[in-house]
Amino acid sequence: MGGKLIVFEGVEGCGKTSQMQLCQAWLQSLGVSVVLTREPGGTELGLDLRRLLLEKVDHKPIAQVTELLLYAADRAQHVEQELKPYLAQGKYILCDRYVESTIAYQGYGRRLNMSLIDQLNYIATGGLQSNLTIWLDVDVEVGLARKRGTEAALDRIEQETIAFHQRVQQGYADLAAAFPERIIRIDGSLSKEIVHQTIQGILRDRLLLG
Ligand code: Z5A
Repeated sequence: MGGKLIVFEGVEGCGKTSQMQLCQAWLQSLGVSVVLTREPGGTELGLDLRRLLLEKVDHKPIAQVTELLLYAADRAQHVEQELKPYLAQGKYILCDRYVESTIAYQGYGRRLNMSLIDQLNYIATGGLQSNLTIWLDVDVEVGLARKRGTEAALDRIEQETIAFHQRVQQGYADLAAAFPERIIRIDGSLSKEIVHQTIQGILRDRLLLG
């Protein structure tokens, strides 16, 4: 069986982590070899970049283009060190965020130049696309409220305005409309169990799993 890259996307608190864990357990029960990873921070170098990018308080401002380049650097390392080798080994990779996050956050959220973002995404990935991207669609306010229920301090991006997060959400909606075969919207406001069952159905249909 060939490897597959399955990406989970969405606004803060949409339930990616919860669903990736449920999916991992389900795939393993089918005998599928599965690994979990994330961006930023899927490699040792990436962990350092993640700290720089998301540190919670008293962090010196990061210029928007610098932020974009740091996400691209994290991704380039992740693709070379983790994603390509795992795919070559035939593993199913469940990845928390990938190129769509840069389009949604830096493109729609920060309003950086989209063709520059596309070029950087291409340089960082060498054109490696997900086999499937699951977009967990929840209202921005619902996602942020979930996060506020779990953490004392919000990180740099969580502290952005609601308008910023709404633009990010619009980015995901536009991506799902533009690439309906690869990017699948799921209603992330439903219970964890229902969302998980929906994802199971999609993976069965699209990736021909048992
Ligand atoms: N970023 C970027 O700007 N550009 C890029 O290119 C990339 C990233 C790659 C990484 O954060 C940050 O980097 C992110 C975008 C930016 N912005 N921020 N901040 P992250 O992905 O590591 O963290 P996050 O986006 O904030 O997600 P998270 O904390 O990992 O949350 P989640 O995984 O989506 O949700 P969760 O942990 O599964 O659930 C959150 C809470 O909700 C928890 O209490 C759950 O029990 C609860 N939950 C989950 N599902 C449900 C349902 N269905 N019902 C009710 N409650 C639920």
